[in-house]
This record gives sequence, structure tokens and C-alpha cells, in this order.
Amino acid sequence: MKKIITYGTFDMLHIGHINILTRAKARGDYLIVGVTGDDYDRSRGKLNVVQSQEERITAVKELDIVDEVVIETHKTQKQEDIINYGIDEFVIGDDWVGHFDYLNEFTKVVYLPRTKGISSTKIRNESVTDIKFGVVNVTHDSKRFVKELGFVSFTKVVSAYDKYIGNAYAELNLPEKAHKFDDYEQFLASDMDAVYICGDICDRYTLVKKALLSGKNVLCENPFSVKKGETEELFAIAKQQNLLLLLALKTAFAPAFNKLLEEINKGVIGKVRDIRATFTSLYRQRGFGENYIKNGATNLLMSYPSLLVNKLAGEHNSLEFFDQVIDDYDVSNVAITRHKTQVLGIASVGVEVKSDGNAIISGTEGYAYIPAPWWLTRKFHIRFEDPSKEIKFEFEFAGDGLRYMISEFISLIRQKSVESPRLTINEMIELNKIIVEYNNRKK
Ligand code: C2G
Repeated sequence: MKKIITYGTFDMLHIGHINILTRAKARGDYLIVGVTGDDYDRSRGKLNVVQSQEERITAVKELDIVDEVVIETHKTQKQEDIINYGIDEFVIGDDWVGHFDYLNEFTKVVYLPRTKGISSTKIRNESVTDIKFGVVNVTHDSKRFVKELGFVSFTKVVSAYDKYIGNAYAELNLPEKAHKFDDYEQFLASDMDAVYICGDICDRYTLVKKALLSGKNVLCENPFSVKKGETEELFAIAKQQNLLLLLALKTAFAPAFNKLLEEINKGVIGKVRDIRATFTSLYRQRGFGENYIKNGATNLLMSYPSLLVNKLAGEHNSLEFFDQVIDDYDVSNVAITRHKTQVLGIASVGVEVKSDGNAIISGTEGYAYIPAPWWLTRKFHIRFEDPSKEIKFEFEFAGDGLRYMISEFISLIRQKSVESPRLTINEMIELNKIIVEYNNRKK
């Protein structure tokens, strides 16, 4: 039996795709199609894909000519699939001529002519409308957000709100047509699909609540609130309004971070036993104001290491803090959690102490090492007792990495989905509970 393999995103499946798949099948007896997963597409800079991985896979699976579908998740997968499936020919469109010659070492590589006059890009440009954003508060975060949004197709910022919008507005570098508001109600009454909220932590709960009540999807910096019950209330409102409320915790959407979780959940390092992750930032040196720094290391940073711990170990059954409070706020803190799954979590954060921001996940068979800055996950190593067995994973991570999160946010809005599998409502509530608990203990 002659086995053929081909790969692609297959967004908005069209006649060009069907032609290449038909010709590929005709070259053999069995056709395997590798559909590029959302994370891998994002990591290779494709931030314009409209359909979700699931929708694209379903469309390809429905074709009679396709015998099997695999999800392509990383760069070296093509050669792995070719070996594992015993592939006789690798077929791809001639827009890739030369690019896959290196696969000749494993199988025969064939480039077929593309169908002229049709492409996913053309269909998208003709049929997809922009998701319109409003930006709340002019801060370091919102400036970065606007910059990163520029890399995600079919999005635009149409308005900005700040109590003191005046001169600050220019710093956002918005398109000329965008509107500026210093009145939040008027801002919310303007035409937009979603708002991005940052600024003072103590204001966020009210800003998010009002945005949800006026029918806007919300992406908000972490944390939503440090008070008990408020986060739960916001999610209840989002549910009632059928809107998406997402925490802007960028790590959760980084392609390499999701690949790391996938590998560990597959059991490559055996059973996870302990997770150590450190995140420090000398905000003062980075030009942040005193009011921001006084929020303390826990409020500003703890959710990142907690995310890693929570993703791999689930909910905790005990939690202890080892904080260092100087001048009324925590300059550093270590949260140690024990989990039902027999995992120990050690999450360290600091705003006036610098440390190596790496993460190590120790298991019964080996460990995963993510070099600093682990929260901007680019690469990770899986290591074993026998050092020669080390496996390295490396992904692209462009800019500040917010583009992967924005891409997920808008694709959820398009699918009318109110929850991301990469950061679920329960996970966001659990992460917030740790912060709330610390703030309550401090009192
Ligand atoms: N194609 C074609 N004619 C078109 C459009 C696309 O023959 N008018 C082919 C492409 O050449 C490719 C396949 O259809 O072989 C899938 O195209 P895309 O969905 O655009 O995927 P692509 O980004 O090319 O992914 O690592 C490489 C990839 O996985 C290929």
C-alpha cells in the first residue's frame, strides 16, 4: 500500500485545497492529512486563521479522499510522521518549493502546482469583518496591547477611554479615526465588540462589570480583583450576558507552553511530583510608578507561577505563604501548595528581588526545564537520568507574546464561545482565590 502525506491549515476549505488533496490521493492508496493545530499555526506567525482547529479538522475529515487526519503540533513532526506512518511520498503545493527538500532524507518529496485564483487569504479578505476593540486606560500595558494587536489580522482599535485621556491619548498611537473618551458610560455606548482593560487593580472590578453589562466581551489584565467573591460575580454576569471574559495571562496562550503541558500530560516525565516556578521583575528599574509597585509581588505576579502549578497539579488542598513585607507591601513571596494529586507547588515571585526566572517540573521518570523567562515560553527541555536522552522543544515567540492571546480571544468571539480551553473559567477563579487569600491574611 502506497502511503501519501500532506500538511496544511485548510482554513475555510476551498477548491484549491480539494484539488491538491485529490491529486495527492491519486498518487497512492492511502492519504494522511496533517492539519496544523492552532498553537503551531500561531507559533509560525499565522495569526489570520479564522476557523478553529476543530472546524478545520472536521471539514478535512468529511472528504472521502482523506483516509486519516493528524494534528500537526510542532516543527519536527513532519519527519516523525513520515517515519512512524511509513510514508512513501510527502506532497505539498509549489508555493513551498525547496522548503521541504530536507525531508528527502526520509521520503520522496513532491511539489504540486497550486490552483490559481483562489486562497484562504482571498476568501478571508472578502468575507471576514474586523473585531472592534476599545482600550481602557492609557498605561504601559495598553500601549503594548495596541502594538501587539497590530499583528493579529481582522482586528482594530476604534476607541480609547481614560479618566485623564488628554495628552495620554497620543501615546497609544491609534489610527486617526479612533475616538477618545473621558466618560466611561459614553465610551461603552460606542460601537465595539470587545474591550481591553488595564490600570489600577482596585478599579478593574467596576470597569469589567460595567463593560459586561453593556454587552462587551472583556479581556482584562490580571487580577480582576483582590476581593473575595468579586471574580465569581463577574463570571456570573458574563455567563448571564453570554459574553467572553478572559484574564490577560499571556503565558496560558503561548504555543510552547501548551506544547509543554501536552507533553507532560502524555507522561513523558512520569508522574509529576513537584513544580517550581519563579517570576521576578524589578518594576522600578523598568520605569513603573510607585503606586503600581505597591500592589506587591503577589498581586502583580503570583498568577503566572500559580497557573503552571494549577494546570499540572489541579486544585490545592493546602496553601502557605512565605512573604517578605517591607514598607507595607510584599517585595517577595513564596506560595507553597500541596495537591490531592501528590504534587508540591512552589511559586516564587518578587518585585524588589531579581532571580533566575526558570521553571522546573520534576517527575518520577525525568524533569522538564523551562529556561528564563519561562512565562514567555519559547523552549523547554525534557531531561532524564541518562543525559543523552534529552529532548529539546523550540518554538517561535514573537514580540511581547500578547498576539497569541489576542488571537485566541478573537477566535473565541468569532466562534461565539465564552470559554477558552487554554484558560478555563474554573482555572481563572482558582488563580484568583490564591490572591484573595493572601490579601485576606495580610489584613
Ligand atoms: N493550496 C493549493 N492551491 C491554493 C491554495 C492552497 O494547492 N490555491 C495548497 C497549498 O499549497 C498547501 C495546501 O493547499 O499544500 C494547504 O494550504 P494552506 O492551508 O495554505 O496551508 P499551508 O500554510 O500552505 O501549510 O508546514 C507547511 C504547511 O503545513 C502547509
